[in-house]
Amino acid sequence: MAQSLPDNIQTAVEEATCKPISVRQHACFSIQHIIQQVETFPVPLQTELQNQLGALSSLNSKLNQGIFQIATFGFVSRGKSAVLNALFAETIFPVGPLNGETQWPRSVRWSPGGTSSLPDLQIELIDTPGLDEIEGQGRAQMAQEIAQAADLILFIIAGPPTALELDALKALRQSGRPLLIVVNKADLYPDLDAAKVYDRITDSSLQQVLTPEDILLTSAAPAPLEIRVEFPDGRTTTEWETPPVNIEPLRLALLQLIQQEGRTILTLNTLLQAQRIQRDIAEHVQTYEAQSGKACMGQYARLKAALIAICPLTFLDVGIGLLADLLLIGTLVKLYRLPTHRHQVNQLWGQILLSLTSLGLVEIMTPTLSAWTHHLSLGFLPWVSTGLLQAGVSLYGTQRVGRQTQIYLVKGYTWGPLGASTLIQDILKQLQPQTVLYRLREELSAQL
Ligand SMILES: Nc1nc2c(ncn2[C@@H]2O[C@H](COP(=O)(O)OP(=O)(O)OP(=O)(O)O)[C@@H](O)[C@H]2O)c(=O)[nH]1
Ligand SMILES: [Mg+2]
Repeated sequence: MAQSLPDNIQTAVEEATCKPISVRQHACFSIQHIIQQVETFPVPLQTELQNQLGALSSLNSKLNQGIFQIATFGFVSRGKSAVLNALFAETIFPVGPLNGETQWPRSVRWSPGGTSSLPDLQIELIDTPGLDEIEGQGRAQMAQEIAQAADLILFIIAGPPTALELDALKALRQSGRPLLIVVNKADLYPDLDAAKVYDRITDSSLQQVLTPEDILLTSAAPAPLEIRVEFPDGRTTTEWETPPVNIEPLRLALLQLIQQEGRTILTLNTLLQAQRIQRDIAEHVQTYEAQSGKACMGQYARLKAALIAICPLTFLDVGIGLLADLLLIGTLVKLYRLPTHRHQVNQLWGQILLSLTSLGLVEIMTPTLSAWTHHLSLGFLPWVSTGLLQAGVSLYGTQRVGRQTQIYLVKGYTWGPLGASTLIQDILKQLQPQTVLYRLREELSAQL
């Protein structure tokens, strides 16, 4: 994996462990680093961030223990619970003909093919309530949230997808979560196959991230069939026969996907969640320090304006301007306690340059302005007016630099050397073609 850790930390860790550190360990360091940073914040701010700290700790232990979560997702009565039961080969989740059989999400550990198949991962299957659970809007919302946090989604339909299901799939695609479409109740649609279901997915953005191999037909709890039995003596009778459960293609597809990409999917998903929390933390910091930040910018702006207004030398004015802007940036960095980084630093330098250029222009124009106002015989006014103009331009420039510094610190918080965005970008750069994640890279990059 790319050198995402600063070289000194990476070398120290590698020497300590005698082996190169993995992407997953990088991600763990990243999460621990965010927690440690929050612990340096003032106590009232830390108290405000308790939920975020709890969520980060859970992510850290999920990643450490290698817990890979697979959630079912879909409308009521498609057989979500039945598919999970079939994977377990026993009845673990309640199944029933009435809509809304599953009311609460529930997760259970699953071993897809012997314990040796995935030594460093523990698989959790999560059953969720239906998305269109009429009496439980809250439950449907809950299903959405679980699916968003899961590492892999099984989107379960029964037979060909409906228009509503295709809409839900489209919305899900934007989350960048890997997903498999499970066409359950295949026993009721003997002529259906993966290619036919794929042809129904006409949306081009969906076709980009899905292939017919991502569509798996299952019969998790096939309905009994009435069979006509004929005896040699001519008598006929009818019997009910239950066709065999068909779940093997799904089990094998899951095993293969997790073996090939499970660790990367888990790491990437954890980092995406850490990134969201990190952004949330940055917003809290901004709100918490809003007053002090404003006061600090005002003080520097006024000081700079006063010095420039009374200083007669052009080059000294520009020097004062640069010094004041840099001091302001340093003070805001200390105030926000957020790390500095290279991401979008050019925008900040651009703003400083703009502030100095406008000041320089006013300085160059000053003799012309003075002469012009002198012609008008305005006494002291030329000196006062050019001084005021210089002060006004410098005041505005400093406010802009201060604002840009706030944006740079808050928006770029996830881009520090151990920031979640930095690590996500590293992983995305190294994705191999032919992988599920490679097909999702556009959606994933959009979240950076
Ligand atoms: N014919 C047929 N019926 C199935 C199959 N799988 C599930 N069913 C039936 O479909 C109904 C709903 O199954 P569930 O597993 O409870 O569906 P669910 O999606 O979990 O439903 P909710 O929890 O209500 O959202 C039950 O009556 C199952 O027996 C299948 O493969 N073939
Ligand atoms: Mg259910």
